Order: sequence, then C-alpha cells, then structure tokens
Amino acid sequence: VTVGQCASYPSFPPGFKFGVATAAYQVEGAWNVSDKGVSIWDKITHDKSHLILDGSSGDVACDSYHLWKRDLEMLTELGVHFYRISLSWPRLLPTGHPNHISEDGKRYYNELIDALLEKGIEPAVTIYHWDMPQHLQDLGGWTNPLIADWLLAYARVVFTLFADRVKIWITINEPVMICDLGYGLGKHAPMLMTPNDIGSYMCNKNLLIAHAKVYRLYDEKFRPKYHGMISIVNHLAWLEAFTDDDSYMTYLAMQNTAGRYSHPIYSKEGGWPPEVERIVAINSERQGYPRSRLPAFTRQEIELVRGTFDFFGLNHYTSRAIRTLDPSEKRGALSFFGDGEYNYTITERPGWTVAGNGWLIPYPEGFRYLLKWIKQEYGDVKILVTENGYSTEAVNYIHDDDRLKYHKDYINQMLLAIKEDGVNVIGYTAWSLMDNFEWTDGYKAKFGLYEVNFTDPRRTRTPRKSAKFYAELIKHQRFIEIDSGTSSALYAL
Ligand code: PNW
Repeated sequence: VTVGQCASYPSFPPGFKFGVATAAYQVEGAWNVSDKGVSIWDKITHDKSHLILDGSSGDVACDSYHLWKRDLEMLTELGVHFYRISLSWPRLLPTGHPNHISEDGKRYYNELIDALLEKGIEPAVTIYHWDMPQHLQDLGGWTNPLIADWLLAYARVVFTLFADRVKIWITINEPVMICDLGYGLGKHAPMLMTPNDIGSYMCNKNLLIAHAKVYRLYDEKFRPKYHGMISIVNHLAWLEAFTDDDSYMTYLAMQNTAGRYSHPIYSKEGGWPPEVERIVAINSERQGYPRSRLPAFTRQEIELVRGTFDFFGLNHYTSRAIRTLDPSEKRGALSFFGDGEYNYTITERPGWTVAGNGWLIPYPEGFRYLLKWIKQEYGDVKILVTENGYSTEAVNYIHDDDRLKYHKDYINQMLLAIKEDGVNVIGYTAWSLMDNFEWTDGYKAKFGLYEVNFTDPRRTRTPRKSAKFYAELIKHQRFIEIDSGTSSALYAL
C-alpha cells in the first residue's frame, strides 16, 4: 500500500469540502479594459520587467476575464465544491477609492459569481490578493496607516455588492509575502527594500488593523443578514530543528514567520508574539533606534485585532530546517522571510529536493506536523486549507506524476492529522486550477491541474493527469489507491 496509513482512514469527514484557487492578477488579464485602474503589479511588470524571470506580465495571463466560461467547464469537470477567486481592487474601484465604482468590474464579478452558483459551486472570495491600486501605493500603500480605512471602504463596496451570494470571505492573502517580500526584501511589488525590516514591520501592523476592521464590518453589518464566514489567509512553512540544539531557534523562527501574522489574531492574549517583541526591542535599542522597529500595539488595537477569525485560512507548500548560526556565519540562501536580526539560518535537510521554482521542497509529513502545531498554538480552531500545490517547469507536460504524487501525499498527511491528531480541517484547496502568472517567476513556474498554452491566443486549457486524480478523489470523497499500475484506468488520459 503506497498511500501508507491512509488506507485505514480512506474517507473524509462528512461535509469536508474540496476546491481549487486562482487570483485575479494571475489569471484575469484584461489589465486595461474599460475603466480599470493600474495596480502595483501592472506597474512593476511594465516598468521593471527585468525583475520578472521571463520578462512577462499579467496583461493577458489566462485571459479569464474573457474565458471564464471555459474555467467554469473545468471546475465542473473537477467537481469541486468551491472555487477560490480574488477580486481586483483597481478593476472594481479604478481610483482605489469608492468615489467611482466600475460598472464593468461589477458586471464581470456578478456574472462569474452567478454562474458559479448556478453550477452549484460556492465562490470563496479573497478581497485583497496583492494587486494594490497604484494610486494608493503612491501614498505609501501598506506603510500608510490610512490603508486600514481605504481597505475598509473597498470592502464595504464589495460586501454590499456580493455578500448576498458569497458566504466564504478572505480579507487578505498571505501577509508575510505582502509585507516581508514587498516592503523588506524587495521581492514582490512594490519591491521596496528597507533596512532591518522596518518596512515589513510597518506593513505588518497596518495590515493586521486593516484585516480586523474589515472582519468587524462583516461581523457587525453583514453577517446578521447573510450568515457567511470570514478570515485572513496566512502562509505557513513548516520549520523543524536541524538538530536538537536548534529547538529554541526553531521556535523563534516559527514565531517570526508565522506568529507575527497569526498570534495577534488567534492567540488568547493577542498582540505580537512576546519573544519576537522582546528581541526586536533589544536589537532596536542596540542599533540606536529611539524605539522598537516593531511598532507597538495599543491596548485598544490588541483588542481590535484579537479574535477576528471564523477559521484559520492556511496556505502551505513547503518546509525548512532551522539551524542556529555561528556568529561568524552568513545566512543561507533559502531564508526568504524577513529575519534580519535573528541568530538562525533557514536551510534544507540532506535528501530534500527542491522543485522547479527554487523554493518548494516537498515534505508531506511537514503538513501534518504544521496542522498539529496550529492546534497546539492557537487551540481547536477550524482550519481551511486555502492553498497547497506543486510547480513544474516543462511545457506540454500532461502526465504530471510528480504533481499528482505531491497532492496525494499531502492530502494523505492532512487526513492523518484529522483522524489521528483530531485537527479540525474543514476543507482543502489545490493551487491552482490552471497554470498562471506566477509573480516574479512569470509563466515559468506552473502550478496548474490544467495546463494553459500561453503561446496560443485562445489560451487553450488541457487537463493534466493530476486533474483527473483530483476529480476522482472529490467524486468518491475517499482516498483511492492509484499506484497499483493495473487499476490506473481511471486516471489514464
Ligand atoms: C502563494 N514561498 O505564494 C500565493 O498565494 C499564490 O498567489 C502563488 O501563486 C502561490 O502561493 C504559489 O507560489 C507563495 O516562498 C509565494 O514559500 C512564495 C512562497 C509560498 C507561497
């Protein structure tokens, strides 16, 4: 039995939901139709295309703005219960502000949402998945505390337009990528590099306040009428100690990468993870700053943010090992999170292999450990896995046994976490429905269950073997042996 222990626990809990995800900038294209405004990703890809691996942009992407009916067919073929999309802020509000709501933007999302519901597919909608209106970026974006009110005003429009039909809401996708990569390390739009994580931390705090205000708006004004659920989505890598001696640094690394965005929301006491707060304060003082680079929360702000969740939205792809640094040593190449002042390095273990895009190391057991960690750290919260997936690079790559194995092994570990560890996972989302614009990797990293031909003006989509596997899994709501060779007919193309 190649799927290991899941053979004894083949079926998913009743009501468990499966979905797939995309994001507006990565699939829609139509970057300048009608009155759509310019986003920070439009701007970066146009002005600084050398920062994108293949010099590409999301100008056309999968052209889902025009081809969403084809996407709908694919979703029906897969039999998913929900489809996670994001809304483009500048498509709906071209200036970033609600002084002008785009009729075209409204029409596009209304048609898509209605069509999904007609097919019995639930829309799960992310309000902010990285495409900040450039107008607001010019005023500081996530480093301007007013961003909380700008996001709130946008969210009010969104809820007013769509909350009658959308019942699963996500405020913001992956703050750690927005803040640490966007405002500290300069690897995502707006590509700011700030010394000593100053920008990352400003963004971190403002973003949590913004999320909390949007959560509370929904909770107070829309939930009573529409009864949906809403949370934030965090990206968590599983980090484990390289040797037993590294367990404190591993704890710290987990608090720095995961805790800085989760502790203020999910912990009983709220606020920054204490150990992170303590160390950044000490370092800041040593470096001659008048106050901690990690901006303090007031008592009121702590209370505003604490408890603003209906579930834990989890994006998970990969794991790393944490090793304590010798004072003379440099950080490893794989430390992609802002960790400027900590005495650890992020590394890989012997035997781990890195997938196509350079950062994704598959380690299925890490998924189970992480799910358990979330439960230990934040209590018995409902967890919705909002992304999980694997990237390849080849074109015309239909028999994607490696991606199929990745999803199979990760879902297997998730099932073990549910059945053996009692973790309350309520759904799983594969990233992604189809190949798309993978940020700074352009079209080189392909995460799709469906392949997209980006040289074809019609952007033809073709199901991969992994799509057939996922469809079978959803159909039977139980794990099926697939490696036995003879019984693989179901998955043959
Ligand atoms: C997520 N990492 O980003 C995003 O939510 C998606 O938009 C994206 O396409 C997908 O995962 C695949 O990358 C990530 O460095 C970016 O570990 C970077 C990392 C993980 C996720």
